[in-house]
Amino acid sequence: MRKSLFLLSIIAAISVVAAEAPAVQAAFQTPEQVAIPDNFASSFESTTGQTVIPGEKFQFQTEVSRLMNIVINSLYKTPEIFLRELISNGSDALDKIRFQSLTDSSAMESNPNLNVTIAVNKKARVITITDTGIGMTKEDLQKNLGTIAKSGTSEFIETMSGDKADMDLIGKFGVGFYSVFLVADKVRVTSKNNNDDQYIWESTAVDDFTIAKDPSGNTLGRGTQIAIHLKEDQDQYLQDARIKELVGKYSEFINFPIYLRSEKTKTVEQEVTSDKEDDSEEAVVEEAKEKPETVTVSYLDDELMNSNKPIWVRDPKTITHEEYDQFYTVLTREANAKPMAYSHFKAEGDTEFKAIMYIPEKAPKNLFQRTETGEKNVKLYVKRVFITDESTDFLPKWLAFLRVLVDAEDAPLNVSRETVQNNKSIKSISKHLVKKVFDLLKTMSQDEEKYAGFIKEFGTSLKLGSLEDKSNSKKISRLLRYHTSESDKYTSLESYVSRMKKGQKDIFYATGSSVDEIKQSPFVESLLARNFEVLLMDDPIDEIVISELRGFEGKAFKNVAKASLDLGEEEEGAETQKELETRFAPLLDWIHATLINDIEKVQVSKRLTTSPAALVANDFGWTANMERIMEGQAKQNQNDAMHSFMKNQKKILEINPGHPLIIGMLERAAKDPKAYDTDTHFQEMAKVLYDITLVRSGYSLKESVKAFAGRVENMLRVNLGVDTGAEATFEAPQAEPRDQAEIDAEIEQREDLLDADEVKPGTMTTEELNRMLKEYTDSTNPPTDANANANADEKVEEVNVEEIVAQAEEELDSDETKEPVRDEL
Ligand SMILES: *[C@@H]1O[C@H](CO)[C@@H](O)[C@H](O)[C@H]1NC(C)=O
Ligand SMILES: *[C@@H]1O[C@H](CO)[C@@H](O)[C@H](O)[C@H]1NC(C)=O
Ligand SMILES: *[C@@H]1O[C@H](CO)[C@@H](O)[C@H](O)[C@H]1NC(C)=O
Ligand SMILES: CC(=O)N[C@H]1CO[C@H](CO)[C@@H](O)[C@@H]1O
Repeated sequence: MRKSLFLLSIIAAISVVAAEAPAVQAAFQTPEQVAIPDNFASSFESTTGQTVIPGEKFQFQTEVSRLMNIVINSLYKTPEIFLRELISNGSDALDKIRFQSLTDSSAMESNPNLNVTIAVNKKARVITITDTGIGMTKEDLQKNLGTIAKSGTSEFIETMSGDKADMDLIGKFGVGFYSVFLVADKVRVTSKNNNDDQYIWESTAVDDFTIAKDPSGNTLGRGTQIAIHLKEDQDQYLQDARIKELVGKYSEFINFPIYLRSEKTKTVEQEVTSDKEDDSEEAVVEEAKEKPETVTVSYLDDELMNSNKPIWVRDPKTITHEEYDQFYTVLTREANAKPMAYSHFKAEGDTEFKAIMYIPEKAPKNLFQRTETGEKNVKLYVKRVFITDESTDFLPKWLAFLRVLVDAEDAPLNVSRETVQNNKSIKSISKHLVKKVFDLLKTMSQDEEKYAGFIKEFGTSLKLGSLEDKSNSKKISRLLRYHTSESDKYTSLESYVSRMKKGQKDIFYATGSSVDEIKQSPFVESLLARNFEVLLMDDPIDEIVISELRGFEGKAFKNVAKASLDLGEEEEGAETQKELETRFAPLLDWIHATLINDIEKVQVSKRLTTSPAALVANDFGWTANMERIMEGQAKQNQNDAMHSFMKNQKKILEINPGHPLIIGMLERAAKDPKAYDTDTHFQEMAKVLYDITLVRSGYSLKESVKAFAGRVENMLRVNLGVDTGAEATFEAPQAEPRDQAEIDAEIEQREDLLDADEVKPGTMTTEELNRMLKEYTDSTNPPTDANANANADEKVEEVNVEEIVAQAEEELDSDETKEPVRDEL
């Protein structure tokens, strides 16, 4: 009785809706298939664990099962995101059919509506989300809802295993659908694609799913309906208000209308059909007419929940920061992501387009690998229709970090590398975007404090840009910021130049792997002592960028670790270089003769302060930093002749004429200028000096560390007056094998320790003890053959069990032979 009443009201509802929108009839022909899915709900109620429609069974791909586990275990605190993910998914499907219809006008005929409709059936505890998008064929269902593309999964699962926060990326990797199992214990997906019949996919998230042809035929016209049977504790999603709240929160900027379909009632006057007809009952009717009877009818009301007017076509003045931020999360599919800055603009002229461009708050992980593989960072629309986000060549690589939406009035539907290069309108859009990036960065850079945040995240991208985009490298050089010896803040080249000292011709910079390390380099130290400012460059790419830029505003860059360093005017009255060289000639000769194989030359330096010596590269050689960078490169392409040539370039040793150690050495050399051949102690000292200078200047010890240590030890001996030839005496007691009793005792002790927390001594039975021991050994031992076979199809790692066992046995054997047990004999 109840049921038929309900059915009646639905029929009434249908007729009301149908009267308002004729399209409905095509979409939901039979009452049972109304978006409030009565048949579906009752099927869930009437059967437990069994799907009503017998279908073909499929197993989830292992990765999907794994993914579902991760999703359910890490997102259980925010189950609400399921709605966001399913709506995004629907929106994608709508984008696809709209795109298809651009080239195939018949594509839309199966259902002219483009929308997402959500309905709630409180009694059955079912939510349905219906989109009129492209729909899925049987094959699509099996593929899209049972497997995940390899790249997507591994990348997603990788990001998952680290930070929990990265769950936000679920939508980005196209695996958002599975979040439905946060709230659902059963899910039924009904889908109709233009190229196939209507199919039903059903799952309870355990291992498998079924797919069956829908016995009701084609009821959707086209699109996908996801019916979600809520878990016990998820009743909140049955409230219309909650659904509206979530759509408002997450899906406001979806570019298709999202409706909430609900059953409403209204009272209508009883229609009197046969007023003026002459009938015997006329009187009765007439009587009723005087007091018009009213009846309550229920009808379905579709309430629009989002504005769905694309934000980018709106006037920027009417859009708040919050709205831009919110749209960013929709654009990137990263729920809690925030942009650092954005720019919303319209271009007119030869090409017309509107665009919103965002700089993310944080650089994505592997930004530079992405730069290589191409990140989907530009979404192209034409006249509000989504075309593609696959056009990786829209922007130069160094701008891969941007997130851009472009809506052009006219652009080809197929944007490939060729079109970006050849099509005038695309080329012009691309150029315009780059120009706008510069405008945005220039504006940002006016607030140095905030701009520092950009530099921290994307400074390296900028530098890559100066290498990739030669035509813009001047512009970029103005946007670069560097650490400086002058303050803790970044400095621009412009402001460095403005602070240059009297007579300073060049921009001084030093490179290394960290600011602290660079500051301690003897070169920097000496410039700082003279009150010069030095740019401290700790990014591996810096040295390459600087050598490409060559100069800034007519000032050359000078690496302080290279030979020709001009510190401006000489002080008056100071010893000239010439005079110094003459005074130190005996020492220079001695050192040169001793280190002839290691250095190109030795010279007296005026730039050193507290260090006795420094090693500099000649102007065309590699600095220590460069050497380290190239070393990394060379590992990838070995036998690089250029590399070994450069690496073996000898350096120049500069000695500090004011350093007591150097002065001491000079005195020794001056006594007998010819004696360097015989003074082995001096030779050792010179070599040690060279080694420590090498290290202090950031190079790696060329000779083995052992030789270096030996020399230092020798010096210690000489200092102490110990014979340098004497050898250490030692007796090495030989390790002996343990005996069995000791081993047994230890095992016993270990067991005691294992059990100590859980059981009182003596309360455990032998069986329990054996079981625990077995568990313990199972968990610590490599898998046995039996285990390995059981897991054969999982193939997590290639482990050659036989080899391990054989090896273990061999070891055991060799142990045995050592043991003095000779039973057989
Ligand atoms: C949304 O699409 C459905 C399916 O075609 C249709 O029945 C419904 O009327 C549409 N909603 C609106 C408000 O147009
Ligand atoms: C570039 O794209 C526009 C828009 O679709 C098209 O009209 C034009 O023919 C294309 N030009 C070239 C050279 O491909
Ligand atoms: C798009 O371009 C690619 C390469 O230029 C071509 O292979 C493909 O067939 C094109 N697709 C369409 C729909 O024109
Ligand atoms: C049309 C569409 O975008 N469908 C996607 C919905 O979600 C699943 C799984 O997340 C994808 O595989 C589909 O491609």
